[in-house]
Amino acid sequence: MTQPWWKKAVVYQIYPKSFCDTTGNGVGDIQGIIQKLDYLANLGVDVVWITPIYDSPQNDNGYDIRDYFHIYEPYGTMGDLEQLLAEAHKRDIKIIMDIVVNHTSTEHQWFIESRSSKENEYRDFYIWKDGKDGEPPTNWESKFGGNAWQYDEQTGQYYLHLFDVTQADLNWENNKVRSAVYEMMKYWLDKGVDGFRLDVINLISKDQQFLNDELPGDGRKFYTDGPKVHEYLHEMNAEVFSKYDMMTVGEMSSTSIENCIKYTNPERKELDMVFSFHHLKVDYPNGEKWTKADFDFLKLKQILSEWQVEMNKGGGWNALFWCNHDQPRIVSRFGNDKEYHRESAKMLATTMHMMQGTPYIYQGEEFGMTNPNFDKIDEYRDIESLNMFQILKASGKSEQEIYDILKQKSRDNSRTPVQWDDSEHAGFTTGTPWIGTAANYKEINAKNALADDNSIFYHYQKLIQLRKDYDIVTDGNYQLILPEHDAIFAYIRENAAEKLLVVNNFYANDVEFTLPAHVDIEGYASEILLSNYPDSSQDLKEFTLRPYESIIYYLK
Ligand code: TEU
Repeated sequence: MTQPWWKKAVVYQIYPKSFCDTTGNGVGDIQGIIQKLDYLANLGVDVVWITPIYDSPQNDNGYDIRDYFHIYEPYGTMGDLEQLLAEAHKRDIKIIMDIVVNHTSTEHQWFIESRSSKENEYRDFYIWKDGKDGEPPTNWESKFGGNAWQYDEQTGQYYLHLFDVTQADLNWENNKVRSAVYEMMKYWLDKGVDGFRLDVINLISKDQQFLNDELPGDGRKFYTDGPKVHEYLHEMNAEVFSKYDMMTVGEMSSTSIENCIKYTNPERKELDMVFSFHHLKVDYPNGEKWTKADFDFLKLKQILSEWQVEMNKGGGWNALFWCNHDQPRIVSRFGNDKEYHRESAKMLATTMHMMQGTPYIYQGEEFGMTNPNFDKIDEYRDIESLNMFQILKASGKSEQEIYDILKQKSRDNSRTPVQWDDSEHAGFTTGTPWIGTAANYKEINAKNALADDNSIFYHYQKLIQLRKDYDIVTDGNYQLILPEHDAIFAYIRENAAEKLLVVNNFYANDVEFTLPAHVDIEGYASEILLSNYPDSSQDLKEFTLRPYESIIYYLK
C-alpha cells in the first residue's frame, strides 16, 4: 500500500485574526493569507490549517460558531476563501479548515430555537437538564472556570457548556445533530478544502448518567474519550471522510495513548492523526496550569518518548507540535528567548521535527516569536485569561503574582500579531491591532529572518526538506537514549539500513555527551545533516555540547 500523503507533510497553522491585515481594520483577513502564500511556499510547508473563519460573535475568537456556512465578515467573503483555495492549490499547498462541533455559539440558530421552548424541534440539539435542589445538574467545571451548566430562565433548565457560557455543547446522542454536522462537513469538502482539524473532538460523547464527580470541580472522566466517541468517529469517517482524499487531525483534550491508537490506527477508520497535550503540561505542577513554574525536563523527554514508541507500536500517528494558539511561545517556554534566542529556537525545532509524525508549525514560530510579557490586564484579550484573572484575584493572589502567571501561561502569548517587519505594528496592520504587538518586533521579524542565511527561518526550511529527502524521518523507529540525563535530549531513529542520531542540549551550559555503548554504530559512516553551530563535532561518540547545541547525525 502506498503511504498516505500526509505522513510526509508539514502543516503550518494560521490564526487569521493575528496573521496579516490588508484592510487596516486591525484584524487579519483572508486576503492577508493569500498575500503570504509565496512566503509559505518558500518555507516549504505542504498544508495550511486555518483556525475558524466562520461567522461568529468572537467570544472565543471563532471557536464559538454562529453560522457554519458564512465567513466572519471582517475576514472577507466566500469569494475570498475560494480564491485562497485556488491560489494555495496553484502552489501545491493544501488547506484544512477547523471544525468545531463539540459546541456552537449560543447565537447559532439551532440554539436560539432550542432555548425557545422544551417542545421546539431543536430542543434536543443541545444538552438540557433540570437542576438538583436549586443547584446545577452536576458539579462539572467549565474549562474556562466556573460550573459547566448555565441556568436558562425561559424554560427553567440548565444547558451544558464545557467551555464558555456562550459555547453550548451539542447533543451527539441526537442523530439529527450528527447528520447536520456531516452535511456541513461535505459542504466544505465539496468546495475544495483538503481536510479538517477537529476541535476537542474527544469530548463529544458524554456519559448519559450525568453524575457528580467526586473530584470537586472536575468532571472530565464523564466526557473525555467518552462512551460512544469511537462509534461516532467511525460513523463520521464512513459518512464523510472515506468519500474524499483528505486529512483529518483530531484535537484531543486530556486523552490517553490507548485511545489515540484507536483514533488513528487506519484499520479502525476514524481519524488520521491526533494532537495530544501531555508534553505541554510539564510546567503544570500537580496538573495546575495557573501557577508560575519551571518545566520538568525529564518528564518532557519521558512523555514525548512514550508517545513516539507506543503510537508506533499500536499503528497510530502523532501530530507533532510545540506551539499553537492556546500555548505560550516555545522559545520563551522551553528555550531561552534572551541570550540564546536563535540557538534555542533551532534546537527546539530540531528536537520536534526529527520525531515520527506530522509536524505543525504555528505562525511566527518559524522565526522565533516570543511571549509578549503583557503586564496590564487591559492588554489581555483571551476570555480564559480574563476569567482566570478574576478567579485568581478572588483566591487572594496579588495582581503582581497574577501577571507573573499570565505572562507565562496566557493563551494570548501566542496570539499577538505576526511580526512581518520592523515598521509600526510589525507590518501586521496599518490600523490599530486588535491585540498589542510584542515589543521585540524590530529585531525579531520575518523580514530580518529572510535576509539572514543563518536565521531560524532557514533552519525550519531545512528541517522540512530533510523530511522530504530522508524516509527514515517518517518511518524510522524511535529510541530515547540517556533518559536520565538532566540536560541532553538525545534519540535514535532507525530502519533496516540507516540511523539518525539527534542530540540536543536543552540548557545554557556546556555539557559532555557520550554515546551509550549499546548504540551500535559499527560499520556505519556518519555525516552531520544539520546543526545550529557552524562547527559541530564530527565525532559522535564523545564531545562537548555548547549552549543549546543541536545536531542531527546521519549514519549509513
Ligand atoms: O481548545 C481546547 C482545549 O481544551 C485547550 O487547549 C484549552 O484552550 C485549554 O484547555 C484551556 O486551558 C480548543 C481550541 O483550540 C481553543 O482555542 C478553544 O477555546 C476551545 O477548543 C473551545 O473551542
